[in-house]
Amino acid sequence: MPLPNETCRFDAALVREPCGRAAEGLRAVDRGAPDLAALRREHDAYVAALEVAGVTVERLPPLEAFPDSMFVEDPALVFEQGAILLRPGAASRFGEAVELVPALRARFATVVELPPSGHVDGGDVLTTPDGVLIGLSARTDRAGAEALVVALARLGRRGTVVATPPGVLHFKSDCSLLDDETVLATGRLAASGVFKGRRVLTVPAGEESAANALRVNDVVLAGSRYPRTIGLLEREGYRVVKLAITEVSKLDAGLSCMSLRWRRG
Ligand code: CIR
Repeated sequence: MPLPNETCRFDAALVREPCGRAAEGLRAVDRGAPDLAALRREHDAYVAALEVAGVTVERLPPLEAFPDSMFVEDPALVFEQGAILLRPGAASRFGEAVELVPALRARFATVVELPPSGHVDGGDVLTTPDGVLIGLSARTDRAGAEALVVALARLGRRGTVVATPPGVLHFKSDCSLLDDETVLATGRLAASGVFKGRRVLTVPAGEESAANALRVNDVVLAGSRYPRTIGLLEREGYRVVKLAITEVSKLDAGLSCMSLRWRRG
């Protein structure tokens, strides 16, 4: 019997096409530049998986000035009640937010902007049924996180500032919501106690990057390179859609960051 899932019900999403300079995106560890054609194929397969899951996906045009702009989740947050324009913490990505304004204004009656201090990346923000967790990280500082708490309140949502494990790029690099009761997390993040009171599935050691999965309606999108995590999810009764993320991973990215998803209501 599947557990309830209202939080990850979506019927609309925005993605941004990878630009011609996508292979120049930020990389904390250089595992080689991604192959652009293969990166585009991974992105296309991701969009197709969202559509099969029941989401209408709109593709924004590529932004050549911003190599990382295909990771559209970092410069904004979207909800049924409105959107929040974020302040990405990497200098090369800061300008991605303003590029999103027309697309957000065309789709949301309310677009909240943050005050001009501090930084916060969408990759540090996990929406759960009873609140929004904001992880402090190298990209999200306290001023940005606290400003986001105020902005969330304007949309009727409660934000809580938490910690991201040291050395982890984004809070959601280490976790994802699987349903209204369950998170998938790395052992190091689960050990921090941040998910106390919640059902936690821990990804097997060595597959930490698999924690950034993406629940969309009745399926969980997961990286095909993580067989033990896929096995765990399937044993727990989740319907898993396996996606190639070899090139995306070279850019320190995963599945959640390639779309902004919401329910039009
Ligand atoms: C960056 O370092 O900003 C990009 N290369 C990857 C961002 C991935 N975003 C995410 O995990 N939320």
